[in-house]
Amino acid sequence: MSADTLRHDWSIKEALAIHELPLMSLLFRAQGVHREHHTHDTVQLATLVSVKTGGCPEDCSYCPQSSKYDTAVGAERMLAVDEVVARARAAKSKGATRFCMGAAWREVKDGPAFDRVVDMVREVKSIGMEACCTLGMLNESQAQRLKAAGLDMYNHNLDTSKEFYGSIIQTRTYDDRLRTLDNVRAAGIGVCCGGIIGMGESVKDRIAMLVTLANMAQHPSSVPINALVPVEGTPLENQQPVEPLELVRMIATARVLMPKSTVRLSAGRTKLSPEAQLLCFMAGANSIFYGEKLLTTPNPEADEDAELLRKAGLRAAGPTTVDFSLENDLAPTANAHNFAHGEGYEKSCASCELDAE
Ligand code: SAM
Ligand code: DTB
Ligand code: SF4
Repeated sequence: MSADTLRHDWSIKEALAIHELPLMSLLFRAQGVHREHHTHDTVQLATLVSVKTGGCPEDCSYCPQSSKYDTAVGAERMLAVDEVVARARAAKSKGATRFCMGAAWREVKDGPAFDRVVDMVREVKSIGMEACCTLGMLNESQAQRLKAAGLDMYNHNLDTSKEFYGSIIQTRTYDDRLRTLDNVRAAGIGVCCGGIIGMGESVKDRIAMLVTLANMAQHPSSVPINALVPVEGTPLENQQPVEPLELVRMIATARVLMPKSTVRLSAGRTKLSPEAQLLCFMAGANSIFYGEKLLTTPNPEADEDAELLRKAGLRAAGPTTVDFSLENDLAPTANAHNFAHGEGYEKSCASCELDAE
């Protein structure tokens, strides 16, 4: 299947039938699609940082950063550009290739705070990382400014189906979300768009969200699949955790519907066993958030993830990866080079050029 034969006409019924396949058949199908379109043994490592935490006026029922709920997360000052760049450098040295900056904003407002984010993007690009932002709603000219600063991707999730959306968020509409995605795409920035499972939605809602994404004129470049992290003080605090195999099915269905997209196993990994995470990779997930914190909630430690990937024979994607299979004190760049080509390969190469000075 080539890029122009990707399908954009999935019906709910068809997608549901894939989701409901016997598990082994679903995994087999998803793994087949995965191997046709991706390197089968690499996982993208993306590190998140919250550049502006808390105090958000939106009422997203899952979110600890909403000012409408009494959670442990309060409004904090915005980080300085230097602090963010230091975090990006640290992430890069641990093997992350993408750096994603989040702000607890309903929407971007032109002014000094947005100017600062634009500077952050420029600086993160200058150290050779992919830059991603998630800042809420965005108009066309703001998207163009971010693109001019070098932004690669913008994360803006649909979160769930159009039908269920109103039970989770009242302060903005599904169409508001879709409009921002249009502005992002029109500016030439990659779209990162997915959702959350475990909020009380039906399987049909999950599938409807995937079908909305898969029937877009262009599939999102990245599709994050989050399992709800229930946070005390939010309306969803008592939600039962999702069954790991439900997450596996959701990921496999996303993989089959959007063969070329990067599917990210996102929030909720601290509650998953290593084996459940490996099944998610088997189902076609090829990206994770990497680093001990998501925006405000915990994520597995980087060392733990390195160990998980090592045991599974998975490699970190991209030219700046560290070699998880070597316990040594080489500089990460040298490790990356070894990792890609094997020890003893000393020449420079196109894919490692960035770091093999
Ligand atoms: N304010 C911006 C927005 O809403 O687009 C950016 C940040 S927001 C925290 C990014 C995404 O994180 C949300 O769309 C949601 O999918 C995810 N998220 C937030 N809280 C979560 C939670 N408790 N569990 C799982 N995912 C969550
Ligand atoms: C996404 O889909 N998941 C990330 C990222 N995009 C920005 C955020 C997860 C947040 C989980 C709750 C928290 O840490 O506050
Ligand atoms: Fe605000 Fe984003 Fe949290 Fe919604 S998900 S409350 S918009 S930070």
